[in-house]
Amino acid sequence: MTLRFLTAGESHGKALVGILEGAPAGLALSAEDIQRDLSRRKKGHGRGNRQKIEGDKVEILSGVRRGRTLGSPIALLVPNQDFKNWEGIMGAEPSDAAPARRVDIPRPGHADLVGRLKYGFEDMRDVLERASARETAMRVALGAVARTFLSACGVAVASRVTAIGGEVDEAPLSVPVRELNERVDADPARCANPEASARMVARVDAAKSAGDTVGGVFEVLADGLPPGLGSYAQWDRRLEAPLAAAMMSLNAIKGVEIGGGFSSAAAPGSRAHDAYEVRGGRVGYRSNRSGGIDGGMSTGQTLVVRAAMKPIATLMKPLDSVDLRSMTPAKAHVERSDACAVPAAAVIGESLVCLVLANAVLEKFGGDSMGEMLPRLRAWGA
Ligand code: EPS
Repeated sequence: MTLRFLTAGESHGKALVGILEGAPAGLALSAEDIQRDLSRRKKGHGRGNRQKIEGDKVEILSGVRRGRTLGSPIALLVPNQDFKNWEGIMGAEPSDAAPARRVDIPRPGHADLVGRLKYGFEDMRDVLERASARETAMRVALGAVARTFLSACGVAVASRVTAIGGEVDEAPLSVPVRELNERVDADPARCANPEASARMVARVDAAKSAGDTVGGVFEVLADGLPPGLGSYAQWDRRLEAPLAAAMMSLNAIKGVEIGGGFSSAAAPGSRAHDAYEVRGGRVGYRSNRSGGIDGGMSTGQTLVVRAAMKPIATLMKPLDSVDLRSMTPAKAHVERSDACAVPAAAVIGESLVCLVLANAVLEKFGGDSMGEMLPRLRAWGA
């Protein structure tokens, strides 16, 4: 892999940290480029109070000098504002005192129970602090660097929510990908259709009043991709593979599809593929059922990736569980959380797609600097 990254940090720990390795030298990059996406992740109807507490202010620690990348690892820091209220519980210093806010009753559907078993913990806070989706703030920050790189390559990545809690936006997308984020970022559900958005918002409100949570589906699109990213030559080079892996690595994601996805399983072949035609001396596609990927390679059409998010496992009206100290029935642990995070997940999905696509562009066009890579990319597109 050309572009690699790691994140560190607990939800109520001191900070989130990320390192991105393999970004070429000479890319214009500022903290503002990263801040924009971090702010987009905080929005969406159904988010809890934490988003008001956290400024999600990013600091670039290394790899950038005077607004240009150096080709060296880019290290990012996002401090957790809430840490000041958690220092005694989450600080790294040794302590003999029993920790406050110990978690003994696992939430069904969360990492609590299996994580405790796997790592041999007693207090399940040791699990939930890292299993929390707070970590995705750093993935969005790293993804913003990848997005900046892709923009310089003429690639735009955007997203929209197509379903929340069973309320579906059936309308086909009528906004160009390059204008989509501007349109949906202002919408509380990040939905492109105001009528469907109103239904989604009402669904979130109903779930919240009932102490419940809702999941949904979002779609990430990428426009301007050169054809030929990825390869059919080896299983892990097929472009669908890293895309699906990245989406499935996002907290609460239980399904991924590309293009026609699951619905293409029911369609006959005559309606599942994209017929060719000659257009201006070139071969054109009559449709985009493939979602922009054929044979593990980008076709040059719009990439369409969808992901299904299950409802968040922390319920204010908790499910039945077991108190692991007494092994008696108990209601699951309740922790401050969101009633719905699908709009935020869409932004995170964009960031993950950006990281995968930036890697694929770098693998195909290579080079240590933008000056070395961009002419190759342009020559390919000509
Ligand atoms: C957060 C995601 C959710 C929030 C979290 C902030 O994480 P989790 O996966 O643990 O439910 O609940 O906020 C808190 C932990 C809190 O104290 O409010 C995020 O995306 O920033």
